[in-house]
Amino acid sequence: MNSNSQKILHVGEPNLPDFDDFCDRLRTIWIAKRLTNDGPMVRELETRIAQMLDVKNCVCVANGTLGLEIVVRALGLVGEVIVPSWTFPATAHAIELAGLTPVFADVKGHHLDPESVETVIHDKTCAIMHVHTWGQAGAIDRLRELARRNRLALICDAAHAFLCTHNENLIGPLGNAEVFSFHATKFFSTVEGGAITTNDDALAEMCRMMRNFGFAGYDSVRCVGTNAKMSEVHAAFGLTMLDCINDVRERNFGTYHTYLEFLGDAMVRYDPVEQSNFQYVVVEMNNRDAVLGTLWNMGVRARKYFFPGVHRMFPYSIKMVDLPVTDELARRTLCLPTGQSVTKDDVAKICHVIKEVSCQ
Ligand code: T4K
Repeated sequence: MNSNSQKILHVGEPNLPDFDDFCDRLRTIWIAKRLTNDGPMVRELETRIAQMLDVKNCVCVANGTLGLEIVVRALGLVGEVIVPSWTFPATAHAIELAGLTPVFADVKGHHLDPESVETVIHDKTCAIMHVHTWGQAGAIDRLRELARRNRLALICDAAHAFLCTHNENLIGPLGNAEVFSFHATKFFSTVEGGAITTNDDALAEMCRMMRNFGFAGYDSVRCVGTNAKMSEVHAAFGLTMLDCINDVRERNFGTYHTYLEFLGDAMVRYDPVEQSNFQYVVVEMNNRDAVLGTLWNMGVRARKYFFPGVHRMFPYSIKMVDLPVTDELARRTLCLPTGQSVTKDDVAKICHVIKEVSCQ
């Protein structure tokens, strides 16, 4: 990693499946000439995911953001949705795009704090949108209870949480719906894509219609829908990824443990009782910006996810909200590279630099 032959390391470098296996599936698509619109590859992917996550319904979509927006619309929600600011802007944008108002609550650790949520519940509140940040479900049990008690919908942004568990069960049926992102930068990818999972059959049916212009069949439109369909090519990529997903997880697990050996307490730890995909290696440190600058100079594209917090981004920053824990996380948090091209040597060099800069 010197300046002459610099190896660039990314937080979001895609995990890739076997190329020949992918081409075999592409050939099948080519011969069948079925390219999109609820084709056999999408259906196979949905069936496999539903079985893996032990959830009744899986509806694949074009990306996670559209998945969130569709769920908000399909639930028929009106009013305000409580959401963390410590997330990717897509979480709040999906609410805004569906014509509702995101209301930010603070976090505890890296997840929605139920006590902060309670302070912003009032008569216009219709839902809580929780984020399983870094693949961890946080205080989801208390949020479920809070939602039940206040008759609110609970939607889970599970963009990071594919094949992660909560109470040793795979995340998928925790809220009214869970929405996964299968973007190229995620642990499991369909290049662009996502999925809505739910045990609510009626909700799944509505989401299915909404991803396809509201069609209930030829010539029959039952609701206002959009185009959020996953193509057969994307599903083929996903099916091929599923075949090697355990190898990707093992690799991530190894990388996470190498980082842990060097960085210990600075890291956000995965609960050893729960299963994780270990896609995100997250550290908190006071001199984050100095470390970031040094890492970028050596080709390590560490990222300040989710700086500066969505409440400080347009258009949400117009309303001043006080989220001290989120602000502190935004000042201290850094995501480090993981994935197939990050070697033990790379991790050692990255950690050496972090320690060196931290001591200055
Ligand atoms: N909710 C949450 C909590 C999320 O984190 C996200 C997305 C969503 C919802 C929305 O889901 P989708 O609608 O995307 O399905 C990246 C991803 O684009 C985004 O999907 C992800 N979260 C977020 C955490 O990270 P950017 O804007 O930082 O991506 P970008 O283009 O800077 O890529 C990250 C790094 O990965 C770069 O350093 C280069 C590398 N990379 C990226 C791509 C796309 C590659 O090496 N190859 C590639 O093909 O948001």
